[in-house]
Amino acid sequence: MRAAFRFLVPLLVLLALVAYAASELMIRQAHRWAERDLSARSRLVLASAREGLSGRLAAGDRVRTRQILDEMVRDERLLGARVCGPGAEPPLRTAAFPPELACDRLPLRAPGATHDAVVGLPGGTVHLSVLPIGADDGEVLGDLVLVHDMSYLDRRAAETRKTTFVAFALVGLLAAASTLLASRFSWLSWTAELRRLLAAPFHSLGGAAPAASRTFQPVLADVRELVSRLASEEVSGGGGRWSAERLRNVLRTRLHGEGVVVVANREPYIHERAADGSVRVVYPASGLVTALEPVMRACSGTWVAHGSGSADRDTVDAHDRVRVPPGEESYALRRVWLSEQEERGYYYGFSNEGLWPLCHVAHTRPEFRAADWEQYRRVNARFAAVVAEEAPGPDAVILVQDYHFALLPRMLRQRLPRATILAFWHIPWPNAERFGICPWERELLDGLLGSSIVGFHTQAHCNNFLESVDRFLESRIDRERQAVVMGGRETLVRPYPISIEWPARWLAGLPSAERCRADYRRELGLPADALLGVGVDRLDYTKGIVERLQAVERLLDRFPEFRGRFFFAQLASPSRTLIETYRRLNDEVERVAASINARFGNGGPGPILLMRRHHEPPDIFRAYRAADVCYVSSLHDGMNLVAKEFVSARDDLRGVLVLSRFTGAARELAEALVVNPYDLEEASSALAAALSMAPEEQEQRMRALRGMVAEFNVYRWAGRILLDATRLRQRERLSVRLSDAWRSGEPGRGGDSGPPDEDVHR
Ligand code: ADQ
Repeated sequence: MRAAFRFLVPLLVLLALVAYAASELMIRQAHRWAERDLSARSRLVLASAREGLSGRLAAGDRVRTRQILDEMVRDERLLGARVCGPGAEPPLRTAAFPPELACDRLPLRAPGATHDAVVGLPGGTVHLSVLPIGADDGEVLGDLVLVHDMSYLDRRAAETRKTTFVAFALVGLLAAASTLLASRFSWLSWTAELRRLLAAPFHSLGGAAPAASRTFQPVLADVRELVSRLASEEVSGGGGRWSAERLRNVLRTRLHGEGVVVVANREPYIHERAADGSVRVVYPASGLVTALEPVMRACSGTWVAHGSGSADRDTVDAHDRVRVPPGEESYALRRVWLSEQEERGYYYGFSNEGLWPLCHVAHTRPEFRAADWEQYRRVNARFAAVVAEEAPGPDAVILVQDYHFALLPRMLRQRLPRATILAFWHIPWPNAERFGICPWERELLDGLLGSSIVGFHTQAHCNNFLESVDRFLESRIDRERQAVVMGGRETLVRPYPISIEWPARWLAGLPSAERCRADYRRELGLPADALLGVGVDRLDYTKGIVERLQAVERLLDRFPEFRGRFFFAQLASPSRTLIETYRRLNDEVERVAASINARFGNGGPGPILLMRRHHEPPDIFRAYRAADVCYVSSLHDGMNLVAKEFVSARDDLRGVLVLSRFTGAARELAEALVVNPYDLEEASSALAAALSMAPEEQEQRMRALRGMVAEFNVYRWAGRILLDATRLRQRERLSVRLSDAWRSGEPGRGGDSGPPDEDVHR
């Protein structure tokens, strides 16, 4: 409507201008005609009266001359007549002759010539004709001046203007009304067609989609994509924030209650035998477990993992299964036993000395050994057999986790052609050039492409993966859909930034943040008003622990006011200790911490509190709640869940997160102080800023961070993957139906003739 008005206003202005120009043209033309007409009339009047007039003038008969003039002006248009010249002295004139037109004020002219003019007088416009009166012998006796009234022309001009404007106004109104009606009508028909077309994705499963008009074809794909993206966020069972309940609803309504199978190297619960012979349950220090475990509790199903605990074998049933979590059993843990040789080759060797450094830009050289590769393949195959056993049916949904199982999707596809296989890569994917360092690059890519969807934390990792596929495999890459088509099968490549459960269950039993703050300082032997920083990691070179400690040292160097007041608690869980690089890192962290403590200890324990052991989650959450600042300094990290855990622990809205920009988390947590961990000046400045930040600013930042993590929690992560998977399944099933119909010669059943898109058929 507004657009219609935007069009109408200039149209009306244009019409008014045209009306004005047209009326002026008409008036001018009417004037010209009238002048010509009056000049001719004047000559006619003189011609008919010349004889009498010249005779009387020559005879000096003023009375008769005046009578002739009075007779002339009986014509209604002739306003007056007068004679000027030597024969009529003093001048003769009729009664109504305008006194302004005295003989001596007449326009100049050549003697004996006629002259016409239009003159404006106070009583109105008049037409003036000055005509010489000649005697029979050719002598000029004087001039006859005839004045015609032209005011009727002014009246006519006003009428012409009025009529033209009214006519154009009517035309304008008519045009406006028909434009509005036409735009209204086309709007209604556009929206009707758009509605019809938008409905297509939902009922097109049952029949052919309606044909889109040419006008709509370019936008339709965009609109459909938007609608389906929104639809993917909205699931039956409720919108709003994602929760365990909402995720369960997705499974119930979209996957018809089918449990999922998760395959990961690490198990969520490890049974360890203590020195006194008792068995205790350990929660591993693993981002993957932190994220996936709440999802499994919501979804149920089976988690297949390496049984690595010393009491694991003693706690499983005859099928190597145990129900977990202990005390609130909701899903099955299926353990796979690995020989020492397998573990060394597959886990320590190929996965953690090869792929881990290959995928992280942390300046550790990847080691690739053929013997490790052999074990990697072997263990992947062993897991494939176990997963196939655990799959609830041929259409199972299987979530393959991480770089330990790059070959598994293809192996599973061979065993379960109809399964929905979702591979998630928890660490970065390097660029193609770097990836090419791996001698088995083709096998790894091909293995992953057995999946229905391959997921990464960020779009950049997806792009790197597609670039690697492009470089090393014969395949077609559909950039628009972000999919790889190989051997007639399609794999979607999508970013799914992982997260944590919200609210964190570990908060439930903890005291208030204030209490944690006081208790924690007391337990560490620190003054009650000490400033405390915290770092929580597996002891891994990608986490930048050495750089973190050096940033603390730089802080104390540059800002002496923090000496003796600021302490940094580093909770570090020993990790992959069989690998030489990790052992060296352990030594280096110890050495750097000792050197800083020696410099700034002042005879006391020093500012670095290095706690190198495995911590139970409630302990870690207490540290988060007690800290003034949490510093995550990874040199490269797929996501980093410590940053998100810290945010989730701070329901008091206090504490500052200093976060490496080389983490996936930095893309989401913009209100953290984001730093380059290699730049010790920048990092130490950020630590100083964090320790001096006003409580109001802390609150503002923390509120925004908490909103972000709460909204983008791990249930949303899992929900989005599963919803994408269900849509893919629907598409595949439809594709199979159409394919069957086409092969059995019933093209009409599936819509158009011709085979369905083979690419999506699995
Ligand atoms: P990780 O490298 O394991 O994960 P991260 O995401 O930081 O890293 O998670 C670490 C987890 O271990 C956290 O839940 C933390 O609480 C816990 N943890 C750390 N130190 C501990 C300690 N001393 N004792 C006990 N627990 C400890 C990989 C990728 C990450 C990605 C995750 C999830 O490297 O980039 O975020 O997977 O995809």
